[in-house]
Amino acid sequence: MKHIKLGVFIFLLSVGTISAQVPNGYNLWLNYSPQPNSTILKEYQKVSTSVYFQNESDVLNVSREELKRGLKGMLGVDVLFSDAISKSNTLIIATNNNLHQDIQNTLETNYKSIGDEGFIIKSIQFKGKQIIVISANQDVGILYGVFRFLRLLQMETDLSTIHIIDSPKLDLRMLNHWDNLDRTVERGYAGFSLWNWQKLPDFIDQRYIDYARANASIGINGAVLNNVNASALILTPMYLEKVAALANVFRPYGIKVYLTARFSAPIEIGGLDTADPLNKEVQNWWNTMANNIYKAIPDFGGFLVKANSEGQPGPQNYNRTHVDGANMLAKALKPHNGVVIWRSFVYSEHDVTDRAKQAYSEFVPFDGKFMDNVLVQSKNGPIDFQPREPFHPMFGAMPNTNLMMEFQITQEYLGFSTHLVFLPKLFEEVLKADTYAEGKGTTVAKVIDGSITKPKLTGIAGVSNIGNDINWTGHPFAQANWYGFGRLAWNPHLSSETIAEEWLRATYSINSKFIEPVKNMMLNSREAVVNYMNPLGLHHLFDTNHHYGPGPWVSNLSRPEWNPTYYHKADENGIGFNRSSTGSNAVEQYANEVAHVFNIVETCPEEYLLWFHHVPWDYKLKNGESLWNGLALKYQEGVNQVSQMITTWNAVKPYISEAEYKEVDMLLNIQLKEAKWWKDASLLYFQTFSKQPFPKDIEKPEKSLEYYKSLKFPFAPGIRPHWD
Ligand code: GCV
Repeated sequence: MKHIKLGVFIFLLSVGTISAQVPNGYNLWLNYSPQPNSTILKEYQKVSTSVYFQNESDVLNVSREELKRGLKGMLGVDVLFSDAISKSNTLIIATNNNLHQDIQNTLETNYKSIGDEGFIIKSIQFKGKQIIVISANQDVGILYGVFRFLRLLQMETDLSTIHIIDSPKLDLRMLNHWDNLDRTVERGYAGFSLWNWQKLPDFIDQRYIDYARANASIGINGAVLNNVNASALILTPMYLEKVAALANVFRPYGIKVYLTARFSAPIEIGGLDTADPLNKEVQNWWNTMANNIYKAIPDFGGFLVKANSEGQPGPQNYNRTHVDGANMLAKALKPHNGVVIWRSFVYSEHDVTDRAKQAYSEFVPFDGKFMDNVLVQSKNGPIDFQPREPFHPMFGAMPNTNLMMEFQITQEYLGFSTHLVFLPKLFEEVLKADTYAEGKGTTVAKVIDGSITKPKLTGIAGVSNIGNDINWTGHPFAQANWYGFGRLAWNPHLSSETIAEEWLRATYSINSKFIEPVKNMMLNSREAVVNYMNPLGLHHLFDTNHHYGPGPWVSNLSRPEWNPTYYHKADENGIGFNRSSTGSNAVEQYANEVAHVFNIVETCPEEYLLWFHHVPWDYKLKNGESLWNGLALKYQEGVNQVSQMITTWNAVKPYISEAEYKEVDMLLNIQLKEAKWWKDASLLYFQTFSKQPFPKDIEKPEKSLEYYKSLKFPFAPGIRPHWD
């Protein structure tokens, strides 16, 4: 504060009513904090002296309001809007058909290349002076352009020569809410569902609007409102009226609503005695359902379906296929331009080979058979959103299908909303993975953005981490995961480092003494959680049902593939799941180049070692340690990394408020406690097989294995509580 000039200081005071309050995180990355540098401030103020903002639709209205809010917050200016484009304008914001031909000529933009959602931001000479133009083909492009412009100010970008042409790389950029109608959220750790079904449609919570603003700011354009473990009731008239009310709120922000469709809905709410997709009555029922939905919500996005997965009904109940089921729904939605998103997350207790192989085995033979308004949505890895998984072999293996990505933003397997884990690092690792499907360089990002196979539709979904906690996501740093997902949905080729930097600047502080160490902390946080939970390719070692804490010993669940012992297969000889050609041969689902590397224990990257191989305890790792020692040291490394995060956070205390400091400090200390719990419980258990002492750098376990095994959490969040 002491270096700030007087004028700026007065400005800070004048706009300081928001920033003077205890920060509660509600504003997310849309804080629009005052610009403290007086030179930059003056520059920016000059640009916003006189603004022409085309203003004739709901989308443009909300964009204009956002611009006003942002400029007021950051620059302290009440924007002067002019009614027509004039010489005095310093900023012109309009779609191309509303721009004078001479401005269009000066922009020299190929509007075709930016599509419906893209935009241009360019500094040009107009009537003898330098001005900035934000333009697009459609109103929604203006919306995204305005949010980008505000981000440029948050990033302190030099605007004098600015020239940005950008458009999203994927068509569908969606949040999947696993929200139930009773407002519990499956795998939700940030309170209850945002959607207050009881008060809808008449009561519109300000949160719905702020949710839409936040999503629009990062380009998310679709929201599935309800859980994939669906209740058919959402499709009844009473609920559709409520859904329509939310759709009305989201529309100006470029967001479409989607619903999950329970496959057996024709029976449950339609009075039919079958849901067989080849039955005429069933087909008619879905056609009528689609017609009714579109009457209420003309821009309804479509259905997301979890079928024949974890007990959910589906076409296989009638000896039909995924294609039969998906195409039946797709036909019903087609006349309305709706889509069906059909999940590939399937596995069966009757398939004794290997759960990791099943989605591929069930879906890849159907490549090319789905209608063109069907997208098959596949999780990033072949098991289930683990701290680390190799990429799903379906990516690259279905070139004739609209294949979309599903990431999990909520931290079901990564410490709930207590652990600081920056997920864009995980997302980036998956997106950059080379499938070799069409030769070297066929990254997962290129598969899903359609740049290689040119599918009709492309998309990406993130399972939301949002609830009604005041800061939306529970952990303040979990906001960065929502933000980062959105940024990667817009452009899956972005780097996680860029995203971390953007988010920190917009959310906390623009001081590089704060940003640099905290950015590093974020970037290392994902590896830390892998180390203290599931190092060297271990996976699914979580305690039953709630997935809170370790349960590697669990072996008594009814379905074999629900037991952690199924995944680690520890015995006196070693540990790991043999998925090589001498085992389940899951490796063969990858392109040859990838399969070959994973298949051989010496070439398999060590981060996937125990995913693909059962390895003897005395196997020598690349660093010369035995597997047992190396595994133990990895667990310890994870714990040490969390201690380091605490040290980093303490060091940046001077740059943030006491409340901001304290909140994260408390959470990091819980994370440390839980990291130690993971290390101690896992190592004590695996030691019963390795029968070897801990290497000398391992901190002594705090409790006994029996103690860790005895822990029970019937009221852990994210599940409907019950006593076992
Ligand atoms: C919505 C995992 C989770 C379930 C989730 C399922 C899915 O199994 O534990 O809660 O169900 O994935 O993605 O359908």
